[in-house]
Amino acid sequence: MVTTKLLTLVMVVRPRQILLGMKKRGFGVGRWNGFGGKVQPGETIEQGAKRELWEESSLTAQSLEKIGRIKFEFVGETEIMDVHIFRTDSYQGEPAESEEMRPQWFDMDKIPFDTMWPDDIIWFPLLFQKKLFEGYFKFEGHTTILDYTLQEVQELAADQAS
Ligand code: 6U4
Repeated sequence: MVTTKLLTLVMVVRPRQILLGMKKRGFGVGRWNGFGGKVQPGETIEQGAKRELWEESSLTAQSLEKIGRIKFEFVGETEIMDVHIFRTDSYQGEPAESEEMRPQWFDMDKIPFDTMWPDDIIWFPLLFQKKLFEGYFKFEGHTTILDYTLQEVQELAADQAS
């Protein structure tokens, strides 16, 4: 049976720079990525995103803009990762290292795509152009994309698991 796991991913931006964290453990270890994780029972997706941002980077965000949603399938696994992606440029605090992430600002033209999930280089242009998007990526292992779809959309569905 195929099950779906709800996850969040928050991209923190400031003029010409983006904040990424080096994942120190768990899924995606050794890669730079946005901040996020599993949505917990009883919280909305946006609440989960803010909580993970705080836990992993020490930043608080008043508001997050919903910018994308990507589903990831890994060949041989029955769980689909349903990742809800947010962007914010209004946050409080200074990024600080946590047990899970080591944050660092990167210039927009020096994003370390070689040390990131391979799908990122495909959808980051939409993030930078402030386009809304929906996608699906089928992975073999954690480095090979077998198939994908990615489209710009006019709006994203409301905060729900469907
Ligand atoms: P814990 O709670 O520590 O067991 P962990 O296994 O470390 O969780 P978690 O919760 O940090 O995983 O969630 C994985 C994070 O990686 C989420 O923010 C979603 C993100 N992610 C997963 N696949 C991705 C992909 N292909 N591209 C990408 N981000 C991805 O950019």
